[in-house]
Amino acid sequence: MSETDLKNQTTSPATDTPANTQSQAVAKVMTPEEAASKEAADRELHASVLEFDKLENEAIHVSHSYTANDIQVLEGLEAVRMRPGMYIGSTSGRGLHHLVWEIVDNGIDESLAGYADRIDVTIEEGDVICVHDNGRGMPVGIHKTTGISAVETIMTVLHAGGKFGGGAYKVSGGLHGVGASVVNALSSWLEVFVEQDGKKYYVRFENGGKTVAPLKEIGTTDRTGTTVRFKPDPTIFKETTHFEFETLNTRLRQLAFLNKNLTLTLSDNREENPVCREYRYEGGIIEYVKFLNRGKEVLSDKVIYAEGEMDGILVEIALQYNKDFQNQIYSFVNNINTHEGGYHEEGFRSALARVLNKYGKENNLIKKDESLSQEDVKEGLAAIVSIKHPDPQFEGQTKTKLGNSEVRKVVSQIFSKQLERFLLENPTEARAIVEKGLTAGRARMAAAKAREAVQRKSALDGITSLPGKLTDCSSKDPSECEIYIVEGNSAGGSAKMGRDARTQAILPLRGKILNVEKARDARIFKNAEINSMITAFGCGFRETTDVSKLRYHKIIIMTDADVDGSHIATLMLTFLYRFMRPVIEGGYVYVAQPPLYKIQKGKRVEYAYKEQEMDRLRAEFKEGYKVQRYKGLGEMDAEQLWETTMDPARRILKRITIDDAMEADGVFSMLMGEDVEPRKEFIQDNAEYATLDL
Ligand code: 28G
Repeated sequence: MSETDLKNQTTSPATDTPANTQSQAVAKVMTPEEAASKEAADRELHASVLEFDKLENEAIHVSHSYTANDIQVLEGLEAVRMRPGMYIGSTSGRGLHHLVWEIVDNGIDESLAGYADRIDVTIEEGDVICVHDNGRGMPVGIHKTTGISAVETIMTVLHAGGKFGGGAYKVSGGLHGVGASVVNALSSWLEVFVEQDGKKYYVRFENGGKTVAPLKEIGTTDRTGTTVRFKPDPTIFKETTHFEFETLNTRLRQLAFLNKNLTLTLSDNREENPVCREYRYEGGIIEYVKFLNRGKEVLSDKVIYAEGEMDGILVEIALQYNKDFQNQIYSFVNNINTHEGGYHEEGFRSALARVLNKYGKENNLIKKDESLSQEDVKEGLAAIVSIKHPDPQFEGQTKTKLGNSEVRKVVSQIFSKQLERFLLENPTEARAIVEKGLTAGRARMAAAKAREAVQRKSALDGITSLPGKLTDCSSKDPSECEIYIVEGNSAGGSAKMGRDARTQAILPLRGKILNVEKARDARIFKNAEINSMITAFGCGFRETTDVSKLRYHKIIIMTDADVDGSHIATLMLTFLYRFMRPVIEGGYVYVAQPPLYKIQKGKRVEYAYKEQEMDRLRAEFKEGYKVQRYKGLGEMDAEQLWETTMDPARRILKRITIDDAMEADGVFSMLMGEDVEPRKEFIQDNAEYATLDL
């Protein structure tokens, strides 16, 4: 693992520049080389501008008047400010982080083009983001008719980034690809530094993309690259402008796994002691698979790896079996996680079963009348399928399903050939894999019976056999009903007394729920807690999940605000992720956020949900106040629990996304795995934060 902690190390964005430099265009004598490169840059820019004209929704028309053009550019960015959600999904925390990904994706494109091998992300004080890449630097040529530099065009023209064309595998043109100009439009200010041909250039925008300092030369340099610094506009991101270290960290690590030999760093300079992580994986997705299996017992240390290119499509696959029963198969197209699968996954799954069957039969491991199903060969499988496609079509509800049908054959051919070869060269591993598949098949037959019983019960009996521990609500309209899944019996009692009986149901669970990762189906379906949840929710599970039958449109996980509590929440999410994924995808799952402190002075009572809030309240109350730290939900009486955590008007709920659940699933495997070391490390790392940031 090349994850290192570089404490106190800072990256070096070019911050040595006065922010309000004068508005002045670049005017200088050029060498013949410079002239030639400028001409090339101009040609390129001109071609791009012509391309803009062809686009629908055009924000810019190449006009002969600078001001007219300028106004239209601003109108384009104004449209983004009017409807931010249309461009970045939402203005919640998620949308906020999206800004970072827009910029980072451009750096990734420069690396995929073969010109950059590192990207540094820094969270600066005041939640300012700084992203640097060591690529060629955005072009700085000034366009003849518009009089605007290419950098400014990229930063101010809608869609300029994504639709430039040229580069083959673009992340930025993919799922979210709305371009850097959208980030500019949604920022209080944004600066770009370009280092190119020995010179350093600078441009600054304010107030949603208005140029305050047109591109100018500000010095010399011996490196090349692009640096973008920006501050998200708090009038747009009303909910939060706080960047979550873990959110950025997880995705940057994932990007490092997916792009071998690309160095990605994340520095957090907001606190007194800066934190810095650096990721670079020589083995790429091979190391990703090892990471997924860390803490687990593996069938063999060898990771099976296949790679190839066909019809302009790059394919990379890595897999390794562990001795657990669940699978972890993740697929990516141009670095975008295709949650809903698609033809690349299909190609992989069918080839895996076909090749293992063929090998098994040829070597008399599988009898004539037997065969391994796709399900059988998935048990305990950790796999990454990563492809790079020049023109991906994203389909499905969340636009994360690959719709290019030609990809199935490409993946299947490349993978089959190399898997066959691996099996021939590694007979011990080959036998172990085939035998694991056979065992899985037999276990599945046995499980089918236990499972049918559960299914029959939940389908036939319906509401009449709701679990005994459930205190249901009186309303039968799912859209207004909520179910609180509560840890521990004492908290369950308070929740029952404190709730709004019309719309809020309470299901208390006994301690930790079954670890679905470690149990075969037969045991899972006999588990009382899991049965309770399945019957209470009413929506079925696995292939038969039907969200239209869900009895509550809010499933709220309520646990203590400590490590154990977040662990239980994590277990719950893992169960939902594995058994009722559409319920998470539909946005029906939430985690309640109980307060950490109660602070009281005379009659005034306040609750703090975060350490920062507590600091603020301490300062506000000055002296003569009483503080109570809540260690568990059980310490609150019914009224307090209602006021702080259950009252729809006052509570804080975190809606769980499929990314959160996936992340929980990963953390979970690590926490529950055989290997104690990573578990200890994790708990220590997180102890001071008291909660796993779900
Ligand atoms: C720091 C954070 C984000 C970037 C480049 C480099 C070039 C570029 C970017 O060109 C127009 C698109 C591809 C031709 C391209 C430099 C060619 C020659 C570039 C970034 C026209 C944009 N020299 N680095 N854009 N190109 N880094 N990092 O944004 O087809 S954006």
